[in-house]
Amino acid sequence: MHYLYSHNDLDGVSCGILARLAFGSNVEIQYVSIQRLDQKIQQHLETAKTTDPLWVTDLSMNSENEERIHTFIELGGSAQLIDHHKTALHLNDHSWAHVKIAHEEDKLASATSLLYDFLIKSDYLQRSQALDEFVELVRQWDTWNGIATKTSVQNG
Ligand SMILES: [Mn+2]
Repeated sequence: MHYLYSHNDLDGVSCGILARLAFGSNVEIQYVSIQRLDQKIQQHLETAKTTDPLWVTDLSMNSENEERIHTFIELGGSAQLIDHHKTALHLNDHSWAHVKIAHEEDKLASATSLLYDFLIKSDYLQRSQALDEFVELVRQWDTWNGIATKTSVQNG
């Protein structure tokens, strides 16, 4: 079983929709606020099985949970964090983190657009025109129409 913890806003919920399409009933999804995430991840990792991949989208995490994920992976588990917030960029030091503020061509990224690309590249999901459009609309909403301003990067 895959476990996904995602932000409880439109961008985060859309990550859940993509995960549901990719993994079907083989994923448990929880939408959480920024304030609750660290507690949720900690609780999850206390009892997590290494055969159950962990996904975190549209949210960052504290250093204790970075450490816990590190240990989980050392024990044979797998984890993937996908985020687009500037405040999470330092997590790119880890092989399990994929944090990107923008796609190419000055196009700001959302967690949904990053996850979409990631799932397609990993052969978990097939690209379709309907999904292209859905993901692009979420990206525009979450990044204030993709206009690169300081505010949109911080709030997205
Ligand atoms: Mn977002």
